[in-house]
Amino acid sequence: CPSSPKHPSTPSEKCGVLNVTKITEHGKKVRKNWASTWTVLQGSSLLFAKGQGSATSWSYCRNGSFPELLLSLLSNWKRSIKPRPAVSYTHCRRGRAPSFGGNQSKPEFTVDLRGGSVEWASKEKSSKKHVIELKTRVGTELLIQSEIDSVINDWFRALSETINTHAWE
Ligand code: I3S
Repeated sequence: CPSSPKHPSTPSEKCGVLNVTKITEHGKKVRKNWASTWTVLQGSSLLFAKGQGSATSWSYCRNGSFPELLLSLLSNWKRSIKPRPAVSYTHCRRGRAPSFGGNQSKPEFTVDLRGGSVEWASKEKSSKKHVIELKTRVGTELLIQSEIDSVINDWFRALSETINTHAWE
């Protein structure tokens, strides 16, 4: 993962492309709008990339292998989650992954994980498989999904650990 612009020497703990939608904002239900989203876990914050501009072209840079990249693209396409312009995998491999900040790619929104909770979403929340339900202290609820088991399991672990680590802050 790229470094944080605020703390250039501190690499992000985790980053990648996930399918994300808000379902509740400040306690109020909002309409789902699934989008393939560049997601970065940094300290106790979870950052989501803006879906436009140069950040977009980085959306398919991922930590996984090339077959995983193709699988992700294909499954998103099949599910009508609008694919965004992809850059070549080799480009991503050179380590020029996006960082939030500057005019390159600002996070669209940020979630404070402190005091939040994470669980696997029930069938009532989504018909998709591998869906994480993330609730924040301020009443925002997000669904986070990946078609790839290992990817979503790693995120579940990382988010749970982060929430537990920062539980008393
Ligand atoms: O929980 P819902 O409302 O059944 O979620 C689905 C809808 O948001 C749907 O959009 P429209 O209501 O605009 O047709 C989405 O396309 C679906 O992806 C949502 O369901 P899933 O189960 O995929 O989260």
